[in-house]
Amino acid sequence: MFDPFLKELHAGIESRGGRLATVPEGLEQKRSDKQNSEIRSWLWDVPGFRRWRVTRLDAGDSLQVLNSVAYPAETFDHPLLGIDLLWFGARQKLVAVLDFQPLSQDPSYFERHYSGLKNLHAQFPDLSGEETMRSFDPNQYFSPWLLFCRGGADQAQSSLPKAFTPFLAAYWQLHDQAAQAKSPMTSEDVINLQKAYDVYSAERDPAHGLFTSHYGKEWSDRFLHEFLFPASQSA
Ligand code: BLA
Repeated sequence: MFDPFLKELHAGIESRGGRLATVPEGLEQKRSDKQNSEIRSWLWDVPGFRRWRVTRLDAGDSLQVLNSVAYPAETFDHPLLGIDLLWFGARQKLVAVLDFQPLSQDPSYFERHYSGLKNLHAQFPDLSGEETMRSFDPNQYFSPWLLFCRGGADQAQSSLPKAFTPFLAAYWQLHDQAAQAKSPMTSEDVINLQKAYDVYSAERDPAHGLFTSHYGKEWSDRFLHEFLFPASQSA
């Protein structure tokens, strides 16, 4: 379902000089025979970024997932790229979340970094519903202009493909702009806020139960703390 997006994301990363890095052993790929599903992950070293991870889960008609987070280098205070796309084929249900995940909720931070996402939010009302968050706090590490949709085949097949390319383009543009300007946050602040994102996300991530049911508790705990949110390990 999301393979064209995965391809596009990886092509964009490669065109920016991204190189594959090593995923901790045993976490690169895992199959569940019981659930007939496979999860596969990639880690990228990308100039201007501290860490960029990508995960694809293929459980056929029951579930398809594309998930990715990009952590900018500590010299940049701009938002993380956050992508979480889920397609429950049997129920024809889409959960799509695309955001520039802010390190601060300060109006001046939004002023600096969100003109691109604001435009997309206005351009794709179909993906910009006022969905309620059940596990996350919308005022922590999410922006007011996130694209967040609980929808169906229409959104999955028409709106999302139209929005995905400009969404990535807007993020690269944001990154390029940030590279021209001096970051008002110190590197230490940026690192601490990115680490707090990991700790917070590891606590709230609604995917843990899903991973456990597919791949067992031991593997899922490792995947969560060593790959998805590595700074949550020391917490
Ligand atoms: C929701 N994300 C979910 C849900 C699942 C996942 C199972 C609940 C579905 C539902 O609400 O109906 C799945 N999350 C995953 C998977 C991974 C993961 C498979 O981390 C890892 C491979 N989630 C993110 C990122 C964002 C994000 C980067 O991982 C930001 C764009 C957002 N996911 C997000 C939000 C929800 C969600 C906002 C709704 C949660 C809520 O209601 O509070």
